[in-house]
Amino acid sequence: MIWNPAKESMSREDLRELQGRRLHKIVTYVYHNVPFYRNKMQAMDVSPDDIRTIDDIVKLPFTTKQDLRDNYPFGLQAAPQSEIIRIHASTGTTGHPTIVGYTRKDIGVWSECMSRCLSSFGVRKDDVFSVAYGYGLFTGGLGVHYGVENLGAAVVPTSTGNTQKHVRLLKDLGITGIACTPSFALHLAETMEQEGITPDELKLRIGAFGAEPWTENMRSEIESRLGIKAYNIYGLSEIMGPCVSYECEAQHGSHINEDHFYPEIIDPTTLEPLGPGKTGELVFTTLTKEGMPLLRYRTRDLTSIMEGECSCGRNFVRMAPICGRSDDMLIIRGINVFPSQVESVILSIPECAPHFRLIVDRVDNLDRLTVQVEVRPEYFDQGFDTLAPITELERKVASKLKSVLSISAKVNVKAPNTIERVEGKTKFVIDNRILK
Ligand code: DLL
Repeated sequence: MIWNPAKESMSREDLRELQGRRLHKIVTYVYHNVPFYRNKMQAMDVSPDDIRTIDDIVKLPFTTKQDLRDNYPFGLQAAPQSEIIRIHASTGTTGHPTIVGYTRKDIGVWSECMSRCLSSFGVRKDDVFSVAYGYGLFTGGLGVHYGVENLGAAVVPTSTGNTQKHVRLLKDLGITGIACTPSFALHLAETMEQEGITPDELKLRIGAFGAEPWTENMRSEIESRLGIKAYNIYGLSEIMGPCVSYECEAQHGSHINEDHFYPEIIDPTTLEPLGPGKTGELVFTTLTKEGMPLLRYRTRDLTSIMEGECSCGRNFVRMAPICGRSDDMLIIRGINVFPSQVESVILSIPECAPHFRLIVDRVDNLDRLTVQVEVRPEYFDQGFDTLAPITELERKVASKLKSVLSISAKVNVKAPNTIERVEGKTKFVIDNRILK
């Protein structure tokens, strides 16, 4: 069902007109409230009056994750602190996380856009819906939660962890819908099989999966093992959280909530716009956000925009599945991890040499991160060739990594000169996960 036909099915012409008006308004708003944007626009000799139609967007500056970092924590916030009612955070490349503040209106827009996604997946008021994304600073848990409540279905805030308890809740509460990462869905299926529970004993029929890349093969496996229909949901904290785009029953690309988030595809090297069907970096401008509006935010996600009619009746353009990143970010158990964060932890520990390697595996459908790091020769010579100090150092590195990355990593401390050096740049990451 289309949640908001007046918007989701509005004509392309009316939509472009609405986008143009909203763009002018948001540019005027940030120009007067965010010195970062005013300075950038003045340097480019662009004023809000130069932005009249949506096509004028190319005159505006880009925003990067580095800009958010440089303006940590609240430098890009446009609304006064008294108007902010929620703050989320996402992983930064090193050191600082990215902070995103939302006004009451922003939370309303988020819930509306989330309800559009859920309604598109077939969620109705009489559904019982489990939210198995993490609750907390991550936008997955609370973002989907508010959308389910706004739609009027019953939300079960299961959050992450304790898979066996989750399986029991699925059965006992007659849960009909679930939102989680696609890899967790497979892990859930495995746990069900181990517990001897078959899909026909459950009422589960809909899954809303995202926060990490997944494939058509994973979709068919999840659908057959859980006995459900599996839909893609995409989003990112800087722009809002889950709800930026969503699949419909046609499952041919994800419709972008274009009345709120304007998409562009650019060549990540030349920054030139690319036309429909061309793969490049996805860029978003928030058209209505009050807390932290962003102009032309470079997501680093690689995809293409699909134009043309969709059989579902929505007129919002669709984006193809994310096929990669234009930076080195990894997504491990749904959490964004940058090798540079690991590096900063390692450099902060005197016993560790700056030679390390990240190894990512998928075991029982759950991601596992191993960090190998060399001990410095001077410490090694002082008795690091015995087990106790190594175990102690591994514990120390693991605990620091956990506090910085928000996920657990297995740490292997190695003797000096044992991690392979590669000519020029060290190969930091070995990703053994095969997304079939
Ligand atoms: O992952 C928001 C979210 C939560 C989306 C729950 C969907 C469901 P961040 O932690 O800021 O926000 O991470 C955003 O995750 O730039 C993509 O690289 C990746 N990502 C999110 N959804 C998908 C998806 C949330 N459906 C980053 N497919 C994004 C592929 C995804 N990658």
